[in-house]
Amino acid sequence: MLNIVIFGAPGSGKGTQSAKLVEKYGLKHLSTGEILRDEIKAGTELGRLADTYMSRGELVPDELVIDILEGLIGKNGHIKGFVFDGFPRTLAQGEALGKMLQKHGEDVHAVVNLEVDEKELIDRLLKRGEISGRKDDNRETIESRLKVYHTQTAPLKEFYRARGILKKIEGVGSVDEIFRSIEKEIDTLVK
Ligand code: B4P
Repeated sequence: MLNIVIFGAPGSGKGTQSAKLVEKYGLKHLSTGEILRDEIKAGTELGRLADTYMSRGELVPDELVIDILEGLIGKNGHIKGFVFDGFPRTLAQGEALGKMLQKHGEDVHAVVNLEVDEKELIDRLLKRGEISGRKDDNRETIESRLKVYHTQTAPLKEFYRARGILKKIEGVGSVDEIFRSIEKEIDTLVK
């Protein structure tokens, strides 16, 4: 299997580049943000709880997200691999992901780290907020999401760098240009 984590700050293009990875390498996309938004839309108990965190730009508690992922990884039989989008977001989630995959004799093979400067991140998310009306794409929540990213999520870079699988990608430019840099890294793994 080929298991890729797509990593970066809010607005770095994780969702956009995940779609391209899924298309090119035939992988299964698991976006915790999308899964949680679907739960909110469906009005489930999990969705109601997740909404209280997401609308403030905070992370949903680790146990909840880890449980969801564990269920989904277990359910997928013969697939080529996963693109994990927006997961892991804390060191505890990073450790849990490693263990979950190891149970199935698998591992994370690459962590694609999309680097985008803060001003560009804020511009992208404000623009999306205007178009899609996504509730957490307003200035106050974006600022809180970025703070959370720096304190809770960014330490995962060192976690994966130490394992030799962190791939730094310049995340500013056209979507296709950025994907070409990602492809270069992934193709060396596939060969
Ligand atoms: P997510 O849905 O993962 O949202 P995000 O990190 O804010 O990034 P998003 O996916 O929206 O943006 P992307 O980088 O694709 O999470 C939302 C919330 O759910 C979190 O804040 C948290 O509360 C909760 N949550 C999710 N996962 C969790 C977890 N594991 N643990 C705990 N809580 C969790 O950026 C895309 C934007 O940039 C788009 O508008 C796109 O059009 C634009 N864009 C992309 N590429 C571009 C380019 N090259 N140039 C210009 N614009 C570009």
